[in-house]
Amino acid sequence: MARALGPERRLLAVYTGGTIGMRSEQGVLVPGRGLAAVLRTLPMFHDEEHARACGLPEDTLVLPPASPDQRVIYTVLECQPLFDSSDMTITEWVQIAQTIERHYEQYHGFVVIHGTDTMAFAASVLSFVLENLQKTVVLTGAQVPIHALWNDGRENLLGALLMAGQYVIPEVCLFFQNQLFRGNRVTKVDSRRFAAFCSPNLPPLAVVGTDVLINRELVRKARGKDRLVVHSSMERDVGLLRLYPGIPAALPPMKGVVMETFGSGNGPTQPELLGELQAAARRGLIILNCTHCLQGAVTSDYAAGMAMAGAGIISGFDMTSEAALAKLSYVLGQPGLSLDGRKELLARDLRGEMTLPTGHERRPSLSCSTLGRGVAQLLALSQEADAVRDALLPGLACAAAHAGNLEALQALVELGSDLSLENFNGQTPLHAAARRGQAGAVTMLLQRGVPVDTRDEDGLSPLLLAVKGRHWGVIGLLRAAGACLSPRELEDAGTELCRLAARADLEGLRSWWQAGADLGRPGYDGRSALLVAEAAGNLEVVTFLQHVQGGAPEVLPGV
Ligand code: ASN
Repeated sequence: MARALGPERRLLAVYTGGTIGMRSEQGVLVPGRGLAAVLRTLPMFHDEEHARACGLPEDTLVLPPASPDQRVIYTVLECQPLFDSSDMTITEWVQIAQTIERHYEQYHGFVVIHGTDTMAFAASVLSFVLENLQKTVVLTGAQVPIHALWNDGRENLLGALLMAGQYVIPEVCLFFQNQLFRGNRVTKVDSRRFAAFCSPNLPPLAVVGTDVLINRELVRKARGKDRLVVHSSMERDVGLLRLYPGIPAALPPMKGVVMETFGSGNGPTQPELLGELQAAARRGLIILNCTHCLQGAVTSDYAAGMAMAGAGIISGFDMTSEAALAKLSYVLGQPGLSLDGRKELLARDLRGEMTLPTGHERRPSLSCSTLGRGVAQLLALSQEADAVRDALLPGLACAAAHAGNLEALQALVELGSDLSLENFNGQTPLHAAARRGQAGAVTMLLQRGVPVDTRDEDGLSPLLLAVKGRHWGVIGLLRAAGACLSPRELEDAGTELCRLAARADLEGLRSWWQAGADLGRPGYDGRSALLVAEAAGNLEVVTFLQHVQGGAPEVLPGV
């Protein structure tokens, strides 16, 4: 966390709706357009003289100077349509994340103006969807519209703009009533009072009074220079079930459920219910245990709580239900993970959403493979020795990618590994995965935005390694991500193609063709693969080469 420097801090304020901009129509509040126009008329939100002097466009406002040498300039992006947040879903929240991603380089920070009813869900979802945040994202809204004389909107919005403009807090936060909270720790507790939110199990990240008090040790640190990753593949088939005395033994047919249990994670020990829970867990339903108490955590103090754990339910410790639902949706939406891998991820603190009990702060157990255990042990050993850890991470990441071990790769990411770093011979995890044809690992790495065309010490790209290994699926993935064989890699391709043609190695030829190579390239003696195949009488190869040289499509049908 740092005080932001520089004479100009540019923010994007995404206005999604909510009471803050609402108008009364036939006696009820409905979302109102034109928030920027309202703000333009309020001197606390806009310094017209300065804006004119700078030639700012219509949708861009500038705050009066909060400090003599810095201005916060913000552009209001009004969504279409605007929502009462009761109507918002994961779809809209992923769209907000994508908007942030699109404008990520242009702005120093982001404010999301949102209705309060589902703001805690929104903040939780955004915290999981946006990975590797290096910039501040602050959600805010109001209990009373901003144009009403007595309202909380002005103070909240101004506070959110100042926090996002003046500080670098690389998290999704929520600002309300002079407090900046971690977004995935809040819950709405009052529908009328201005103090609508509380963060029951984590103190605020900052409190605004005469001074701005920042709780520095709580603010999460940005991880290296990793690129922002937006996880849009959130699972929608998740739900929330609140236990009540006498609940029948039936569970909703979903992929994941957050169960709000009694007290410190307890539930009825009635055999039918426990049996149903066990059967559901065996079917692959993931259940996350959160207490329905406002404060406190799921513990193993009671037999009634242990029965829940015994039935295969995962402890959500002190997570809010909002955060638990978002986390479940995120974890279930991650492609290619095993059930154990998902459970591992759920048990880990991923975005500061839960406090693990002391002694439980764990490196991942990764117990499912020898490599996984090795990763966990080495990382635990080197916890105090950052230099050792940094030296080990690229090699471990390559080993995990080579083995197609997505859980280990995910664990390395959570532990701060940059998956685009090279190992001792210049190979990246993408090289390792491509070489072994690990399509799952390649997909994951590409989704994380690793560069696709890096060359190792010998000048080889992941694409060439996949060609040599004849991994058509991986070749397709790499090509779709923009990979190309370099002129250097193609230099000796002609001779290699002739060799393959002489041996009637159709699979090898197809690999080169799928990677975009021109199969008509001559070999060292000037002959093409087609001539070699004809001379050798390899008819199948001749037919194939004649077909593809008639105009080589990018993707081979059926591959
Ligand atoms: N119903 C409103 C909303 O969530 C409540 C508010 O913003 N205070 O959009």
